[in-house]
Amino acid sequence: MKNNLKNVKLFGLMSLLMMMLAGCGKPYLSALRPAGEVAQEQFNLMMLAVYIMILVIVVVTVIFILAVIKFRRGKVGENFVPKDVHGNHKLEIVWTLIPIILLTILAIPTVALTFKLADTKAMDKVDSKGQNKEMIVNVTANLYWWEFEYPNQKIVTSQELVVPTDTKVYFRLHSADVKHSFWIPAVGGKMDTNVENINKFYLIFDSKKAQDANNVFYGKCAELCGPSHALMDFKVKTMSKDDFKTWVAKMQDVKKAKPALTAEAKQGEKVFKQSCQGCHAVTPTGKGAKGPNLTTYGDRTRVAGVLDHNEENLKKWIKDPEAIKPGNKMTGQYKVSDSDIDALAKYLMERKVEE
Ligand code: HEC
Ligand SMILES: [Cu+2]
Repeated sequence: MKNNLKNVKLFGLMSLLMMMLAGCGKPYLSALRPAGEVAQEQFNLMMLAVYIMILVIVVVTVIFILAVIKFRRGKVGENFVPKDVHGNHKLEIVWTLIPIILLTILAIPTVALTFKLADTKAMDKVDSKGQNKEMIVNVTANLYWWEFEYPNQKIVTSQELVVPTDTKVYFRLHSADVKHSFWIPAVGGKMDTNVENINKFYLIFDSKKAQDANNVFYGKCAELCGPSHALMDFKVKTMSKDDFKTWVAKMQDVKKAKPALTAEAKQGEKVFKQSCQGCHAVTPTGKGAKGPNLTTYGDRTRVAGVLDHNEENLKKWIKDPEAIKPGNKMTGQYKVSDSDIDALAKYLMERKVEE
């Protein structure tokens, strides 16, 4: 009786979990709602494995039920001794072959896709002028933020990756400190970012699926890297190829930091140059700085990757980053007054290239 109750509870828990997980299918985040060719192929592979498992469960369950019914004591009597099949060659061959066949069905597409997705030869090819035709992004993972460099366009962004849709986007993945992992669940991945080597792969962002996701996909660090690992989020802004070209042109146009507009922002600019510029660039060429590039700060959808993007949260962040992301590398590196923080927020919110 007690056991029964336990089973009922377990069943209830599992059903609840299933319903909750079914609710996780957000188009901007869920690996179960693939939003590009790579994610789709990975998803198909997963479903193939699931179908094979379901087939095995169904066949075994049916055989089990048949055996229970056919050989129940009430039918065959007390003294029934089943036939001894120990060492039966035919049976042994059958139940060795079946799993081999099933695993082969699973292995062939798995190996084929692994090689297909690892094919990044195109990103190393250059034309006679030394120009590369592919869309390439160099990703550097840092405790707890992301830098995205576009080597062909010669621009840099941080925390928000901007990509054209329906294009093969090749990634070179690297880490500046410890092992992280680059993952955009709805679009594919994940792949480790290491300190000692560069990993490469590509992703494709489907334009229709991107619309379902309001043109922002969620990205994550998928390798436990420290106290703020769970907060090491980034966003992916998708746009059409033409819009992407326009965005690149606007970024390339920012040769010098755009001047501050209001009086308060001008004060912010002054403080920024003194206390912040050592780590943060406000032109799109500052790569490998100690902190995120802030050229497009006003266009962001988040503050430090996690908070809603507004002035209040930005001030909170500058005042006490430790309270928001424990262990981050900005904490305690400067001293600014509350009025300076207000001015800094005004200045940073003006850093924009999009309208
Ligand atoms: C020692 C280097 C350093 C200094 C000095 C510094 N920061 Fe930072 N800053 C960082 C790092 C590192 C991060 C990334 C933190 C994280 O997300 O883990 C960061 C993040 C930020 C972010 C969030 C960026 C984003 O893309 O969302 C803002 C805004 C910011 N800093 C503003 C400032 C301001 C304003 C100052 C000056 C008062 C300042 N920082 C001084 C290193 C620094
Ligand atoms: Cu990480």
